[in-house]
Amino acid sequence: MRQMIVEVERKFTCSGDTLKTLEEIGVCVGQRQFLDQYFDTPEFELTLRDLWLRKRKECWELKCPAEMVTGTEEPSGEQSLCTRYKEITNLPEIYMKVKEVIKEGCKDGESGPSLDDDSWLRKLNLVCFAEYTTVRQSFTLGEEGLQIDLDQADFGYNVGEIEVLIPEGGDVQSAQEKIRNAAQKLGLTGDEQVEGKMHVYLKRYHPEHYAKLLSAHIL
Ligand code: V4E
Repeated sequence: MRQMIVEVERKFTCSGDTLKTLEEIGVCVGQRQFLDQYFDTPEFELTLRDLWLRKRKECWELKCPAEMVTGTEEPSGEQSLCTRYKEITNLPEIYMKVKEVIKEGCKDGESGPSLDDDSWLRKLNLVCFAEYTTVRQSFTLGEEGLQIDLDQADFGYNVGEIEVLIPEGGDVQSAQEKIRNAAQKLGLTGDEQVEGKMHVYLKRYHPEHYAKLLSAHIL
């Protein structure tokens, strides 16, 4: 299996002051716009396991929680601020993982369905449950491997993210240290949990499912 990437990230609310600091000390490395479409079974079997299957700009991605290795737990409070998700981007691997989890779509024989088009979604009973467009402005702070994204979602929600990508099994603590330093430079003193775009989207458009995810401690 190919090397997996783990995304360590902390979300933040971008106030006018934070934006001013970011424009002063950061370098804008681009602005782009993309449509995200998230898929699950009608019973939400993936997201209730904290698995997030999405299509962005014709590329598929499955975000899965990165396993905790004993002894790498953060000091208290830190854990809730930084999230860690493994990103699978190879479509045959995504298909195998999703199929294994929902244990369906097994009638396609040894080789599995063609993945050249999106018909495999129907075989696994997957439907789109969330769709939104994001305008993203990205910055760096000169810290290697660290990126800051300011996202504006089309349903009226803005959120910032400080993120570091590391190889699976890589140094999570040093990634968190980089994120802590960047947060400090931006003057982010608050340690409150900031809601992501999906969090707000589900609360607004799928309140029943949102409630289930909250009780399952996924959100
Ligand atoms: C992993 C996850 C979800 C999927 C969306 O992930 P996110 O990183 O928020 O989206 P986005 O658009 O910024 O993707 P990127 O371009 O960075 O790859 S929806 C919910 N989760 C889990 C989750 C969580 N439990 N808590 C927090 C703070 N974030 C995400």
